[in-house]
Amino acid sequence: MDPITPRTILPDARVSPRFAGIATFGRYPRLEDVPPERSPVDWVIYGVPFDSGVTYRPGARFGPRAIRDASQYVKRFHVEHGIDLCSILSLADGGDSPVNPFDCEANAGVVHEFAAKLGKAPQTRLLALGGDHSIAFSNIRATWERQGKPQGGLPMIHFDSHVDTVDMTLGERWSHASPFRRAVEAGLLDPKRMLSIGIKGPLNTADDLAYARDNGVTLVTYEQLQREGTATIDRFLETLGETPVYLTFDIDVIDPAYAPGTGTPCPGGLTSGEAFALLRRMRGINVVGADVVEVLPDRDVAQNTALLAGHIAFEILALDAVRRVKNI
Ligand SMILES: [Mn+2]
Repeated sequence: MDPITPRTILPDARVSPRFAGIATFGRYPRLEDVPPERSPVDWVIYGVPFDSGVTYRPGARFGPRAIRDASQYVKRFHVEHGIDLCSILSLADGGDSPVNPFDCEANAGVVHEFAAKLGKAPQTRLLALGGDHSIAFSNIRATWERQGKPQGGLPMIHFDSHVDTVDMTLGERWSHASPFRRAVEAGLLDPKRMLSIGIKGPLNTADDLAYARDNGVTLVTYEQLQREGTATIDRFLETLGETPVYLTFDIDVIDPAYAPGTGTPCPGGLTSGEAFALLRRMRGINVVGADVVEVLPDRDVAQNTALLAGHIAFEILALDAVRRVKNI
C-alpha cells in the first residue's frame, strides 16, 4: 500500500463540524484540491443532475445535491469490514457533470465525455450519483474504456425493482427503462454475467422479463430472495471471482417504507439493513465502477432516502477498500 497515510484527508469533525462548510460527498476533497502525493485518486464520486429519462415522476435531477448534503454524516470507519476507508483509498468529489436536459441520447454523450476525463485513467474508478438510471450508460462506457475495453463487455451486479432492459418507451430509446439494453448492444456489458437483484415490479408486460430470459441475465426477484436466500447470488459471486465488475444501485430496490424519495416506487422490497448485508456479502469482488441513482428529494421524508444513498455509496467504496487490504 502507498506509504502516505491517510490517503484521504478529511476535515476533523471535532474541529470543523459536519453541519458546516460546502458539501462535497462524504466531506472528501474536491478533485482539483487533491495534492500530487495522493494522486491519481482511487475513486472520483461525481453527480449527474439529469432526470429527463424518467417515465413517471421527475425530480431526480436534484439527487446529487441531496445525497451530498446527507453524506456529511457518512463517517470513514466501516465497522463490519474493520477498515478505515480514508486510510486505504484516495477519494475525491469530481463535482457535477454537464447535462442536456432536453435530449436523452445527447445527454449520454455529454456525461460520458465528462466522465472520461475525471481523474487519471485507467487507475481512477468512477462512482456516479444520479440522476435517473439512464445516466448509468455513460458511466459504464467510461468504466469499460478504463478497463481496456474488454471484449464481450463487463459483468454487472444490478440492484433494482425493474430490469431496465426495455427497448423503447414512448418513442425514447435512451430513457431510464433502457440503459442496460443499450449497454449490451454497445458491447459494454456481458448479459450472461449480469445479475439483477430485488426485481419485483409489477411490470408493464411479461415481455420486460423476456430480454433477461433470452440473453442469459440472472434475475433474483425480491420474493425469490426471501424464499431461497442468497444461493443464486453466492453462485454468481463465485464464478465472478476477482473479475472487474460494474455495480449499479437503483434506490427503488429498497422498500419505499425506507426510501420513499424515488420516482418509480415499488412497495415491498429490501430493507436498508438487507441491502447492506447483501453488499457486505460481496466482500472480495473487484468493483471497478458504480452508480447510485433515482434519489428524488422532493418526495423524500426526513432525508431518509438521500442518507441511505450516501451510505450505499460508502458500502460500494468499502468493497474496493477491503479487497485492496486483503491483497496487500
Ligand atoms: Mn432502474
